[in-house]
Amino acid sequence: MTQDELKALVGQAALAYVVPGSIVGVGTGSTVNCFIDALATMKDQIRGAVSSSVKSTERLLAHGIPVLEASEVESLPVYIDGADEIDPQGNMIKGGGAALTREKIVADLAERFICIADASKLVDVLGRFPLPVEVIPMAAAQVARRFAKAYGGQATVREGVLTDNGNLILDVRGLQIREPLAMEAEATLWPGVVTVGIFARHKAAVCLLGTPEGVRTLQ
Ligand code: ABF
Repeated sequence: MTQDELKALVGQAALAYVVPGSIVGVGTGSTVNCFIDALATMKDQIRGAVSSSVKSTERLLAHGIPVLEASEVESLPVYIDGADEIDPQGNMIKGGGAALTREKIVADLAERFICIADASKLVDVLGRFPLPVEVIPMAAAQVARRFAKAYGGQATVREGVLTDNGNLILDVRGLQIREPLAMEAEATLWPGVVTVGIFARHKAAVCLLGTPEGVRTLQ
């Protein structure tokens, strides 16, 4: 099966976690796009969605799925989102799509975070994928220096990208993230950091991994 077929497989499988009559938290990325397209087949059974990016909002609206603001809900039964890397404990690197801040906000509203990914995203140790960090532009150089000093990481500004919130993305290379919760907690405190693309404090409750043998569920 191709990677796109694996993404479609898990996008469809995630429908099983959608609670009828509820508002669904929706992430960002190509795997989530497969989920959105699958969700459209049951749009009459949900009240709408809370989206983590302009791109996902546009796709949801194109399918006729109502999109609510995060501020309009107190909680969500589930949040469905992809990841760039997932370790065996369910910690993730996210933010390849530059939507990590709103993803973390919507994930925080959800009772259960369901991660959907093709099996290539599963790694033993996080860090081969450059860690995305959303930063206030004026702090970019200083945050890059802090990653070099604290973790030996090499941070570069992602060229030509402004997030939906008007900030920059640093991509930090050369990390081996063996303590994801500690790094997320520490780097999040650095002045000018908006969001670190480590999801360890709120990791996925369930990971649906697309494999040629079918969907593998990690819990
Ligand atoms: C999103 O899913 C981002 O956090 C992450 O970068 C992306 C993965 O994209 P894809 O599904 O296209 O591989 O949540």
